[in-house]
Parts: sequence; C-alpha cells; structure tokens
Amino acid sequence: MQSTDNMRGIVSRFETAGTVMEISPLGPGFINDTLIVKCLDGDAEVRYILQRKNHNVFPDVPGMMNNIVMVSDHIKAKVEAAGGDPMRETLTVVRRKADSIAEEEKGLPYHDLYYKDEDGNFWAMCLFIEGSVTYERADTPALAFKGGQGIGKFQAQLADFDIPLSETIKGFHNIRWRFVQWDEALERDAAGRVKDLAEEIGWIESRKEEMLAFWSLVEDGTIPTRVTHNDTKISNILFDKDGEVLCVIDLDTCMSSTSLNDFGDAIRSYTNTGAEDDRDLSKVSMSLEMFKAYAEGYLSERKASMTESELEWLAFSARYITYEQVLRFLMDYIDGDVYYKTNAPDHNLVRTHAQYKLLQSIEDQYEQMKAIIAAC
Ligand code: GN1
Ligand code: MG
Repeated sequence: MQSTDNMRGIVSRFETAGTVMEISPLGPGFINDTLIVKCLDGDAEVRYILQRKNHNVFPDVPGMMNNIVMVSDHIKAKVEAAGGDPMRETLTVVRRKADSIAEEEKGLPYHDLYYKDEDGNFWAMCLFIEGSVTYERADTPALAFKGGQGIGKFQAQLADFDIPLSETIKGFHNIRWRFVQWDEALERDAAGRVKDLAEEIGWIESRKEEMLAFWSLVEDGTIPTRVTHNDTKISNILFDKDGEVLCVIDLDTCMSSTSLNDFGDAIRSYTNTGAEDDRDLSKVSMSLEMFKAYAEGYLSERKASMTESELEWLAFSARYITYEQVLRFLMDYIDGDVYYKTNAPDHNLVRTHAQYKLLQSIEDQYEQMKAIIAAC
C-alpha cells in the first residue's frame, strides 16, 4: 500500500467534498484494494470508497468503470421512479475534478471515471453509503431471504437495460473457456504442484461433461442471457440496520451472462455452514434451510419473468458455480497463486478443499433443492 501522502494525492484528483481527514483500509476483497476516505465538509462528515482496481484481473478498467456508471444510472432512474432514494439504493461513482485531468489524459475513453498513477495503478472512487451493514455470512434464513430478494430486484431493474456492456473478464462464468485456461494451467504447471494434486484434478475432470452440457444450453439460447452481477456473494450486498437490502455493490463484473449464475453464486455463499476457506471441513456443508430462504426471496422478485428453462436449471446453477469456484481456486493454486490474494502458501488449496466439500453437500441435497424450487 502507498504512503499517506500518495494516497492524499490520489484522492485530490477526485470530486470529493471538504477536506480529507483520514484514509483507512476496508474489507477483505480478494481482488481489488479498498479504502475508506473520510472528509469533513463544514461540520458534515462525508465518506467515500477508494479502490485500486486490479488491472491484472480487469484488463480494461476504463471500460469497466463505464459499465458501472451505465448500470448504476439505469438503476438510479428505476429507484427514482419507485419513489426511493437513488443516492442510497445504488452506487454513485465519483468523477475526476475537471482541473486535475491532464492534456494527455483527455483523449482517453472515460478519463473522468478513474485515475492512473505513475506506477500504472488504476484508482476509482464512489460514495460510501452511510448506515449500511455488510455480512461475511448469512446468520439467519430471514437475511438469506432478503439477500435473494435484493439480487432478484437488481436483475429485474436491469431487465430492460439494452446497451451492450464491455466484457470485463473474458469468459468469466463460461466453463468452456475455463477449461481452456485449465488445460493450459496443467500444461504449464508453473509452481510444480500438479504432481501432488491427482485427487483434486480428478474432482474437476469427473464432472467436466455435465458442466459443459449445462453451458451448451446457454450457448444455444435454451437458457437466456441477461445483464447480471456475476459476483453475488453476501458481502457484495449492503443491508440497512433493519436487515433490508439497501444496495448491491461491487459492480465490476456486471455484464451479460445467465441470471442463473447470480443465483448459484449466492447459494455458494449464503448456504455455507462453514467459511469459504475453512480448514475444518466438518464445518462445511450446504444448509437446506438457507437455500429455501434464499430461493424464496429470489423467486418472489423474479419468478414471473423467468423462462421454463431458467426455473428448470435454477438448482443446478448452485452446482455449476460451486464447481467453477473449486476449479478457479485449484487453478490458481496450480498457477502459483497469481489471481486471488492469499494469506498462507496453501490458502488456495484450503479454499479448493472447502469448496469441494460444499459442492459434495450440494450434490447430496440436489433432489431436495429441486423440490423446493418446484414448490415455490
Ligand atoms: C472474488 O472481488 P471479490 O472478493 O468480491 C472473485 C469472485 C469469487 C470470489 C470468491 C473478479 O470476489 O468471482 O467468487 O472472490 N471476483 C473476481 O470469494 O474474480
Ligand atoms: Mg468482486
């Protein structure tokens, strides 16, 4: 992380109010670095989120920032029409101060949405939403229900968004593309770890065909493509103090995909009785009660607009995304930990094992999950 003076220099490029009082780190994101910036404007304290966007993960940060602005502007209009508060119910991107934009920046696309520092790092800001609460895990079915409602509503708000979005990460939830990367990773064996991973590699290979079969239904249009969030874990939702969903955040991966992925990714996170990186596998399983609550919340917003095929494959999406996450953690371990932030040399392997345990638990309860969806 940079020195405080550097950080203040970065903040000074953006349209913040008042004087910067404090800049401190926030949250456990695996990809970007996130800071909170406290400003004093007269007597009022105004806070902002400053992020160093990971340009190794997101090769086109300007395009991504433009996606975020277009999507949040669209939601703002919906919130306003419904009599809500557009400044609290969706993200507000903070733009560059006009006089901080250098001549050579002016020709660049979306140059008012980010700042690129001398080291080549990309910075972006948005308003901090006061009075919001985040969770690393869902403690109660009531919270899971609300989370499901929140993502269902988010997708509904974007149902008529028809401007093409830039693909911020190629083939993000496209398992066919993930297998291309997977084969390359095995071939490279960059960290020399493949020889010790026969069992884990077997977990991936043994389910390859059924995952590809599901994805072909997306490719041939049987399952429709929509604007989706693609990273719907619980920590990417802001709740208010009464447990109501305020705002869906982390719009970096907002792009076109199947809405099922948002459901599956949320199930992966909300229903886990353990942690995503639990070393104690006996703690990890899928809670069917949480599944039911999330599904009921989600379907309360989305059921009417879903196709037969989406409903039919909804439960499977939890298997698909959890499987993909096992693959992604294992692939990063094989690659020598280059994608996710890690806190131990075996962190990605621990994550792989914990996600695989979760996947097995989901597979074991698949028939009950389908019955719950049918009953909704
Ligand atoms: C990453 O950025 P963050 O921490 O919200 C990742 C997700 C993974 C998740 C696993 C851009 O999410 O896809 O599911 O970690 N985001 C990206 O917890 O790869
Ligand atoms: Mg993210």
